[in-house]
Amino acid sequence: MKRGLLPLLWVSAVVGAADPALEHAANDYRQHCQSCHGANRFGGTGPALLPESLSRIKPDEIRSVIQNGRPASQMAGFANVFNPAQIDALVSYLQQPPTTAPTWSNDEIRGSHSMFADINKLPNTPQHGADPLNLFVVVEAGDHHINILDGDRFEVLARFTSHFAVHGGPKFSPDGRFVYVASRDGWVSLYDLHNLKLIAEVRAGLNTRNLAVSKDGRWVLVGNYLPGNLVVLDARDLSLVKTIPAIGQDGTASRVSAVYTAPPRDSFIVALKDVKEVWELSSAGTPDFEPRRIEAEDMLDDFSFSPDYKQLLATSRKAKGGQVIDLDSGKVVTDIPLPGMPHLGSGTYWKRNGQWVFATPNISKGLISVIDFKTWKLIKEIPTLGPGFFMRSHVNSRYAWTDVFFGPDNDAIHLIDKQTLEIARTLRPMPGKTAAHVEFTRDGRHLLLSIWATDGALIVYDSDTLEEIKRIPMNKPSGKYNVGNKIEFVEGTSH
Ligand code: DHE
Repeated sequence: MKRGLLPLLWVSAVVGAADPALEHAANDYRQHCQSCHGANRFGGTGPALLPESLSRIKPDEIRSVIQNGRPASQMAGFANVFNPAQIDALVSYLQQPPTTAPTWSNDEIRGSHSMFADINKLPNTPQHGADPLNLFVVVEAGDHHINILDGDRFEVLARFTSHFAVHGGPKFSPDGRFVYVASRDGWVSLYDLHNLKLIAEVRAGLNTRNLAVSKDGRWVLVGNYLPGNLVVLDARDLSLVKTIPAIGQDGTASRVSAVYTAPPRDSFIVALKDVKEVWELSSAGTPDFEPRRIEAEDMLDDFSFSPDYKQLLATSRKAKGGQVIDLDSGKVVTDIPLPGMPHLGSGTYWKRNGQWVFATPNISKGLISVIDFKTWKLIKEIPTLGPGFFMRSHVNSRYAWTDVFFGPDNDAIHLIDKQTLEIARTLRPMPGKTAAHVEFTRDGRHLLLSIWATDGALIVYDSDTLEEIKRIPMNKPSGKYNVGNKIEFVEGTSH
């Protein structure tokens, strides 16, 4: 195996470990932190504290958590234990890779596996009065909880603790009974929506990107940054089936950017972050999960599909920001102009003048890119009040809703008219607080929007009149996912 990115980082860490301040910090860590965060910083009752786990948190925030603790968690403040210099040294220490390169073996995966209930002994019909296909799974990121919400009455039916930092869309079994949730720390949870019960958990990796469920609902595929691999789990109980190292054809070790299921192809599609390859793994029949390798022209960060799943649209750092790959021929079709590194799986598509268009906000530029799925030409760039993360719609909605996640106007939500491609309305549901991520009810008559703040809320709107129907207080609600929309892979939502 060629030396990949992680071993390189590790070599630099070993050099850094000679620094006396870092050595003191390592002692402080052993004495005060490791009982919760693990001897090797892989996590325990507290989250993992590896550079990969902390990369999204600013040093000042890490400093503040060490000093003051984290509300609504077991993390106490250490201002009375460490002086400011010790805290600074700890912050630097936590951002260094550990002296021994982190590994997570098949035995460790198996050792982390827990079963909480036997699905064969539970009723296989919904044990609540709500429509099982109009439930929402709502991630409450502020205090690491998941809510199960009745999408007709807009009431929370159940609420349970998640692992640290759930990220990406939970995925469902084809009948909508089970939901699979992945956290950035590598934990995968299996929850029964008929019985409102946690069934099983396993730690599939140390730092996970996302997961996908096969078309037939038999397999869960987890894509990891750390270690760079794919993990196949049995969807019935999350037991380990196989791990597949993400190694390119030339032997280069890679991280996994994202995994998705492509139902019409009965396969999983995987993008690799450090080698120019896309993999297709068949899930039909009795799969061997051997990848079919497709050469890309660049490393891919994330991707989305055309409505027929024949092509994938990927964000790449080169070219014009995006690349289209035909999955049958395995050839790059064209580059597409996506200038601002979109969070691509969060774009959406709809029909305009009889043609499919794809639209996505851009993380680093305040504009929506609208692209024709047939010609791959840019139809329009719609300027917005700032860069955004998510865009959502529904076949029964006139509008595509998109957020302004970054900048002074992060409390604004634009409603784009899907035919004129103009901003039809701009709402400010809770002035001064970030408004983001929308998901429609199954019939598209209502939608749920997050106020992404500690004292935030889930706001329910009538999607036609735009009247506010209900406001449910929540702590940083992030993504929300409607069971029916997801299992039917409908237009307008993420897949
Ligand atoms: Fe996400 C989905 C990648 C930062 C919230 N994000 C995804 C997916 C990928 C991805 C590949 C699709 C997974 C899926 O649904 O199966 N996200 C990335 C990044 O590369 C990026 C830019 C940097 C990173 O550190 O990972 C990133 N994402 C964020 C955030 O900062 C957000 C806003 C807060 C958070 O929770 O980390 C965020 N990402 C989300 C959400 C989804 C998501 C809520 C699911 C959207 C959906 O509707 O399906």
